[in-house]
Amino acid sequence: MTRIITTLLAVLLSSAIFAFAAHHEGTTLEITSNDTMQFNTKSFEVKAGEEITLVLKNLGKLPKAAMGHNLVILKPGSNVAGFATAAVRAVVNEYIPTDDANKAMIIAHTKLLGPGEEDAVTFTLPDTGAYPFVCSFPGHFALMQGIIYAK
Ligand SMILES: [Cu+2]
Repeated sequence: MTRIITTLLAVLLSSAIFAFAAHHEGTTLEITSNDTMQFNTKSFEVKAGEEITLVLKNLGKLPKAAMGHNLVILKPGSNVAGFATAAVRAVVNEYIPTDDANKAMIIAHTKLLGPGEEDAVTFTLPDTGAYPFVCSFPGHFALMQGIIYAK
């Protein structure tokens, strides 16, 4: 009898775990940034339409005001240099532009991170294509940019 109950519990437990896993379907990615103005990746692939959780970890030690980092994902075909230029003026909004044209390019973004900080952002890339990502801290986008390929 005890054995049957144990088996039943095991079956119930494994289906509960399965249900949990199914509910949290999607991909989690981790990207790091550092004091030499670099992300640890220039490009990666995801599935279009899949829920992505991206964790940005700032491994740097320099203060946020001097070497803050964020990660902003833009729509395919966005004017990355234009966006980064507008971002410089958005000091009070942690370098995320607030005007309609630039705001419309943003798919998702993390917070601006100081040393040792991290932030997670969840988003879906709706269509296949090449989605640029940048750090919008002034002067960083030239080195800190890359492409997410949604397949
Ligand atoms: Cu940066």
